Amino acid sequence: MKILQMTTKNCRFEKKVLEDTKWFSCKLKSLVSKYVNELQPQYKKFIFYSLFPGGKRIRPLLMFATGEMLGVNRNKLLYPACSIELIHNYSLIHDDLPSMDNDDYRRGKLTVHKKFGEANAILTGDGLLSLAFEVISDWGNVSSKTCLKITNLLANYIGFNGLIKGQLMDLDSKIFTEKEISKNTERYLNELVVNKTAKLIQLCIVIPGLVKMVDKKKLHMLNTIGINIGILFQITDDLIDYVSGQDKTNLSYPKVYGVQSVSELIKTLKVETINILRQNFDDVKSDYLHFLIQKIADRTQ
Ligand code: GRG
Repeated sequence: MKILQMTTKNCRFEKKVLEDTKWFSCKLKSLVSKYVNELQPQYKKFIFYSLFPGGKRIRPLLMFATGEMLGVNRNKLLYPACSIELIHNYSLIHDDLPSMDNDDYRRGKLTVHKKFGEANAILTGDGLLSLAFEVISDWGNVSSKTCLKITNLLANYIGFNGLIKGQLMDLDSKIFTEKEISKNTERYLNELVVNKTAKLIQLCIVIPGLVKMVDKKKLHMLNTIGINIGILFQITDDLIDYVSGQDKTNLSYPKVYGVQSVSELIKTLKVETINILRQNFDDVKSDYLHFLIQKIADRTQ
């Protein structure tokens, strides 16, 4: 009986993921179209190529699921969700460049620089980053104080205190060799991942809390849940790449800890995160976020 209930619930949430993803992509498209209305069609092509059909949209989904848990409607979260998705896509365009990861394909199609040239890719990434801040500063249905606080946090988490720091550490990680893994390597990897991947995901969990003005304790819990999900996301991503023979990085969780330990680490972090969620938030309202955490931890592709 319990298994049947769980399967029904999971089916309902799988449908919700598809529906939320479609809703978000549609809203993102009309919002971006409005902002770039005056741009020549040949340049608009770069933007729409990089953003659509898009990837998993996991960051907006996490933000909406947290909103649902706290009683903040997804419509109210649309502007920050779009802003974060624009930033995520800018970072991928730049990460694929020859001077960074030098990748030819992303999401099953040519990377932006392979399709349109390097200069156009750099400028498209830069443009998405600026657009992200234009969008978030136009966020109408929260107070200016909340909007400013979140904008400030966002700038902090994607700059030298977050994404850029993580990427610089990633580029520098050539100094580590597989033979010389030490505590120092583990610390370095953790700092790299927290900054490169986890902080932006953490923000998706924290933003609905700031909008709802939850108390200090709840905000602390949201921060912990968010950073854990971010780390979990990167560990599973590393494991998938490693197992499929596509791990091109100098440092990754399987390289540092080994596949067996990484699988255990995923289980432990998943259980710990779900426990924090269950102990601090309403069981029924947090079901969707619970489902997404499980989906992130259990994914194999
Ligand atoms: C170049 C400023 C700059 C930053 C690069 C995001 C990033 C930092 C690098 C991308 C490569 C990478 C492995 C990042 C870790 C985060 C990650 C797993 C990104 C991929 O995110 P998904 O899986 O992508 O959410 P989709 O395609 O689903 O949107």
